[in-house]
Amino acid sequence: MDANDPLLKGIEQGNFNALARAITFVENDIPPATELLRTIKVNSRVPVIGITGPPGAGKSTLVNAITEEIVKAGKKIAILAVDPTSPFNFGSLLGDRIRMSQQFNNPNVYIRSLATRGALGGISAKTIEIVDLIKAAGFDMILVETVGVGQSEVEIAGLADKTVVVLVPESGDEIQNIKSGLMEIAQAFVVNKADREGADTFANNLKKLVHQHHHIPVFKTVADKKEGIAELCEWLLQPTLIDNERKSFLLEEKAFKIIQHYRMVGVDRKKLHADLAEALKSPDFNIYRFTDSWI
Ligand SMILES: Nc1nc2c(ncn2[C@@H]2O[C@H](COP(=O)(O)OP(=O)(O)OP(=O)(O)O)[C@@H](O)[C@H]2O)c(=O)[nH]1
Ligand SMILES: [Mg+2]
Repeated sequence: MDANDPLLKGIEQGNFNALARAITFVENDIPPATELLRTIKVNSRVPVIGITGPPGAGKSTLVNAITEEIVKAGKKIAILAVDPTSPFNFGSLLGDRIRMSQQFNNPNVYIRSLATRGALGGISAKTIEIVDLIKAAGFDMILVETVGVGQSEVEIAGLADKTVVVLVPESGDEIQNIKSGLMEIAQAFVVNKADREGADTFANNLKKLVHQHHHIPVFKTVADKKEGIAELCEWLLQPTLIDNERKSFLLEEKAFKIIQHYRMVGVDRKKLHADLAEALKSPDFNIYRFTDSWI
């Protein structure tokens, strides 16, 4: 791709329309997508913050509050709301839009929802590619919101420089869960809805738990009242010290996803369905022989 390509230039100049078009190309596998990704200058210094946690924990409200705070400091921010649970998320999309509406017309805020999911559920290769496009478009910070269900929490950790796990006082029952998986992926915990009963007890228990092994900060916020946000943002803006081990883990995760994505190209579910229906007519159908021609 020519370095003077208007779309490329537009992205590099931080033009939201150009960025939106490029993202749509990537989202739908439209030809300039791969060429674009091979040519853009991805700024690896733009911090990517993953915001994950159970449904309804207040992630979008928190993202909104963080955005307001960061924009106040004169910075440019991009928000990617990823719903890995369903390819049809118009409902939540709309909900997110309404909650984010305060930021919608801000020229320093770019918002995009993605309904893409990976082959195995969770974060898709496309999400990785789209984050890289955004990283080429002159932002100071990228926030990626994803609902924490199953694998997606672990996967966001492979995408983000800092992963923030949002919990609520009622998450007390999930403390075992936190012990088993979340500890490895979280760079910080947020106890949101700290206006609710049991918030202090829960936050203290969580602190005790995480401080046994790690130095992971625990923040308390009331996102819809913008409480505790300044402190959280101060931490978010601190440069991430990513050690080499984590850096190679992140790259390996990304490379794996991208390879997986391209290896699956041509595996069309509709064709699979039709071929299978045809193959099943044979009395000696064998799924291993059948899939041979697909592998
Ligand atoms: N009491 C209280 N309610 C809050 C707080 N933060 C968010 N909420 C409310 O919690 C509800 C869910 O908030 P969202 O921001 O949509 O939560 P979410 O985690 O993005 O939800 P999903 O994206 O659907 O998983 C909304 O009604 C918010 O107004 C808080 O700090 N305290
Ligand atoms: Mg949300």
